[in-house]
Amino acid sequence: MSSISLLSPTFPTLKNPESKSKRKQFTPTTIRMSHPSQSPNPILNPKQLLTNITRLLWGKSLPPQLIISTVRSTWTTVWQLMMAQMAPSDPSGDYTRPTSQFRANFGSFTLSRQNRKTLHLYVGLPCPWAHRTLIVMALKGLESVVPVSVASPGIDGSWVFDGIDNGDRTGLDEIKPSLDRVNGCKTLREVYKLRQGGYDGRATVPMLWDVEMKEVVCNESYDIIELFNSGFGELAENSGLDLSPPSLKARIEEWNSIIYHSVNNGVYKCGFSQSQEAYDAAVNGLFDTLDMLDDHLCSSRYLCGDALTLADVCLFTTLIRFDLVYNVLFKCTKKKLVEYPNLHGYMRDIYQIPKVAETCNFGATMDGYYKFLFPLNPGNIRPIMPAGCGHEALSRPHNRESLSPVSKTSEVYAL
Ligand SMILES: N[C@@H](CCC(=O)N[C@@H](CS)C(=O)NCC(=O)O)C(=O)O
Repeated sequence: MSSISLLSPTFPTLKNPESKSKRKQFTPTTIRMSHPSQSPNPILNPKQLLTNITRLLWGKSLPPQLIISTVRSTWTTVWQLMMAQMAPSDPSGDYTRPTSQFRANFGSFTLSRQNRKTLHLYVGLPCPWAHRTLIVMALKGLESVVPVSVASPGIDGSWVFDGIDNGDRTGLDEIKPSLDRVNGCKTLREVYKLRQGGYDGRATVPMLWDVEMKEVVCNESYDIIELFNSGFGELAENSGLDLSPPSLKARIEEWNSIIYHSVNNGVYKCGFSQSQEAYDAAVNGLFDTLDMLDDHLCSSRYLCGDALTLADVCLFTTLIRFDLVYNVLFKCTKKKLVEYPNLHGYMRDIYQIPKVAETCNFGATMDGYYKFLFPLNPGNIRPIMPAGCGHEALSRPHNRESLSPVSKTSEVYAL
């Protein structure tokens, strides 16, 4: 079968008694346009080469049953090998997230004036854990105190610096990938290795770096957001905002432990589970929790009442990726987030807090998941953006102001 006849039934093939003038239109350019990945030269074109070799050895194309069974067993073996390394699971097939290597207990910690000025934050835009740090940084007004470098996912799943450096962000632009603005490294792994004693572990984002000491301060998102919330005193432009006030700490922790296991990490458990039982448990836990949250948020503006807290930030970064990525790629398919009226309104409420929208880059997030970070999608096709996910939909009125006695959003969170 020639590659031309694969194009479309409406294309005339050599067997098709179309006029000669029409046949003339099939120049190599026409073929290339329809098959961008295929070179017309069968020697240079790997797909064509493979087809030719199988024809030579077999006399015709391989029978579909043989192709399917070979690909299935090869793919399953490679998948299991990859998952064992990338997404370790317990004996029941349940995904177990590796712990962060650089922890810091910043709960009641205040940085010295000197230390506060030598910090640099490394993030990646698809990552929900890194997104937490960008939101708290924006709400507290720490952009000029802690500069940020934004890594992109590389083809091998590691973080690389291949963006354009536009200097500091201003205005309403969404955040974009940058270069490494402090160490000039090409990859995040190189940055980690600059620390005394080097580094062999996972080079994850978010990562807070001490520029002067050339040391990783912390690579655990919750520690970093606690530090951003309370460690900078008057250096934060919005120093009056407390996203973890002592009176709410216990409730915040309660919500965090529910949300972390069932939602933040729950979506990964669905996507990475390696047995039907593990997937069933994860997906049921996830949707039971989303149902419960939707009920709770019917009468409560935020998780802990009238004030936005760190728990809301943690929930938001998973919700904003839900229909965009997890629903499809991680098989979180029972419902779409847009079907939860309160959860979707709550997500829009937070999205519309000044400066939060600029921390969301939907294109980079979709590319990251569908094309780079996790090879769950070998075709690398990025699906069309689902309804309810883009800037326009998220800017729709949420009508949640009436749930809190004083409308806090614009006065407290705006700088
Ligand atoms: N527990 C960590 C998780 C961070 C994490 O898993 N980051 C992922 C991106 S979403 C990463 O950088 N992975 C790279 C790798 O594992 O090599 C946190 O909350 O900061």
